[in-house]
Amino acid sequence: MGSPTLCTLLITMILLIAVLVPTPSSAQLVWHDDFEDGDLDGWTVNWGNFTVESGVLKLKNRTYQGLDISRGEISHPSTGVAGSWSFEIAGREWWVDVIATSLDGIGYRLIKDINLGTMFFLEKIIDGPDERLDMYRYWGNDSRHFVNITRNNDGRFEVSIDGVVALEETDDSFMESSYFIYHADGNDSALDNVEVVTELYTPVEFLAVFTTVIIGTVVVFVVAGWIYRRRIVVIDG
Ligand SMILES: [Ca+2]
Repeated sequence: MGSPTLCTLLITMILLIAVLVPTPSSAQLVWHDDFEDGDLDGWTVNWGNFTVESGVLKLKNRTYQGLDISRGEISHPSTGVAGSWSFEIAGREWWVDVIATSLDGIGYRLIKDINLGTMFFLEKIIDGPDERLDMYRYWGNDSRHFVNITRNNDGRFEVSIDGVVALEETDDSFMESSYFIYHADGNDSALDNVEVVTELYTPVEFLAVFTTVIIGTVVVFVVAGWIYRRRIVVIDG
């Protein structure tokens, strides 16, 4: 085999690899808060009393005639709809609206409920009865959890609780977001290390990838055709 043909084959292989290997989508930090600065900058208390203690967002305890009536809700602007939402959370019961189009929580909600044992629910909050997308029974005793939620461009959710994939569902009803809302219930409620990352193809990036694939494919066919013709010439010669 002559060296020009070898060169052509190598170029073809490199082009094929370039075409076949998917271009990674871009990950971008939308916002995060580890509360180590000791303040609630960026957050809006919807109701209740929140404070930052030792680098952790906490719900202020309230009791009435010996009963724990600690409740509160706090929100942060949040625009991501595909990517990941992670946070550490503690408390008897809570919900977090990770994608909310309004302060009423219209969007997607992760709920911890202890009415019938400890359950986690992924729900779609709409103007009407809420729609349960998936549920998970938690058998452990910890009241503190590490939550990681991912959602892809098609709306596929994957919710990990303490590293275990607990809830999965696909829903693309909401593809825009304005808020992240934390609703706390109970005197041990706390939130820390909130991080929201978007990971998706923007239209421009998608167009660039699409164009690269098309050009790559055309080049491969042209090169393959050239090799084929050259072989015929060699055989004929
Ligand atoms: Ca912290």
